[in-house]
Amino acid sequence: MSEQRLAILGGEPAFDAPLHVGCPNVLDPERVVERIRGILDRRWLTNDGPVVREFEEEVRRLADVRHCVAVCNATVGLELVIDALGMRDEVVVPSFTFVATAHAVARQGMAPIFADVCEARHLLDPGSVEEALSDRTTGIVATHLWGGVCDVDGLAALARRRGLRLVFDAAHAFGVRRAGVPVGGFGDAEVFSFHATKFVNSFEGGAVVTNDGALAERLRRARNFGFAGYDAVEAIGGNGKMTEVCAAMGLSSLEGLDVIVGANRRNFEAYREGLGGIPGLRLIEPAADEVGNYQHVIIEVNEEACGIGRNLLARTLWAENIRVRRYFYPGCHRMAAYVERPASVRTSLARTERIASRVLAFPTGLSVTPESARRVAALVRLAFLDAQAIREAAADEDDWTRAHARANGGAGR
Ligand code: T4K
Repeated sequence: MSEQRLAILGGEPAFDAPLHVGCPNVLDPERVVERIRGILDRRWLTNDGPVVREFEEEVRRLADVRHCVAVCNATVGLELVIDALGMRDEVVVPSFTFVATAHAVARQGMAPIFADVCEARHLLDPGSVEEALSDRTTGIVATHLWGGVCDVDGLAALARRRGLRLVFDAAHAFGVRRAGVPVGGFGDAEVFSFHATKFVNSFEGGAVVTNDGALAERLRRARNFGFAGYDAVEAIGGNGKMTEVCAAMGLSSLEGLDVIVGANRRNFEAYREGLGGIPGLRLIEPAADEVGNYQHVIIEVNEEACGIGRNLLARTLWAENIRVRRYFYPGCHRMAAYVERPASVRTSLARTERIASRVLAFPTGLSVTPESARRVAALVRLAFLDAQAIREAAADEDDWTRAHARANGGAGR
């Protein structure tokens, strides 16, 4: 056993205040307030206002696409585009993704059919998609998980061959490039999230980007009750609009994009250095031809090699006030909302299940310094050295969720 005492073994927590995954990046509050004052002075608060338009133009430019339609959040963006593209009946999605990808399909009255991901970077496997297809399949929604770019060519070829629509859930991938091409123009459309927890945030918000002008027009109407002008309702629509205040936050956040990516990158490198060479532990890295946004620090823990598994490592770190997350456990197909729909699974999801039992997301962003990232990495190393003592200390209670809930003041999340 090592000299420093981990909190789970009775020592003091390493951090006084919690270190969160997804703590919002707020770079220049004064600039946000200044923009909000302008909005209040203009008395134009929502409904396609000038700040939203400026935000759309900036996102469009950065994603290098022809059209950007800002929406109130990415989930609604996915719902709108799935409907606007005429997807029906069955849509193939990865099981290993944030559940919003599947919900966006299900809430449009379609069946999400789950496909497996590849081991290397947890991205949708076109071979598995092919196995999940039926003659009722009308589309694919693939996630650029952790900001890694999907096999866009493989999926596009499959979609073309089978006459399917193809949308990318790019909630994690704003600002990412593959072979010099920014995420944004792949498939029929891509959907970004600017939720508070994303590296660029608009409090709540999202955007659908596309090179298809007719689709963009349908989306603009669909996000505003189907209005094509005063009194002219030409389609059934909902309310998916982004507010001016959200766009103000989004624009201010975009102004700090390089600073935020730089901070994320330094943290990532500190984690990489600190976690390097630990047998059984793998850090997910951008591919050689990708420029990442580094907003996710994701590790896989192989229990056999590490001595303790992912859940016990998570408990150990929570005791240190490091609020790592088990994103996206247990895989959508195992969630209560979908487990009752066995027809949604028609191909092996073995890789999803293995990965979902091993993955842990670490804190990064402006609230984390490389020094704290190094400290977190050192605690991970220590946890593996103290594996036996931790296993013994935790033997009386192996339910991570309960320990998690206690540390979270009973919130149980
Ligand atoms: N597709 C993918 C692949 C996604 O990851 C997401 C969203 C979507 C689609 C849908 O995008 P949106 O419709 O949201 O635009 C959070 C976010 O709510 C969600 O947006 C995000 N993915 C997902 C990965 O994370 P939870 O349930 O984990 O949130 P919560 O409340 O536990 O917060 C996450 C962490 O952030 C906590 O450690 C606390 C911290 N936090 C959070 C907020 C909101 C703060 O420190 N301050 C804050 O203001 O879902």
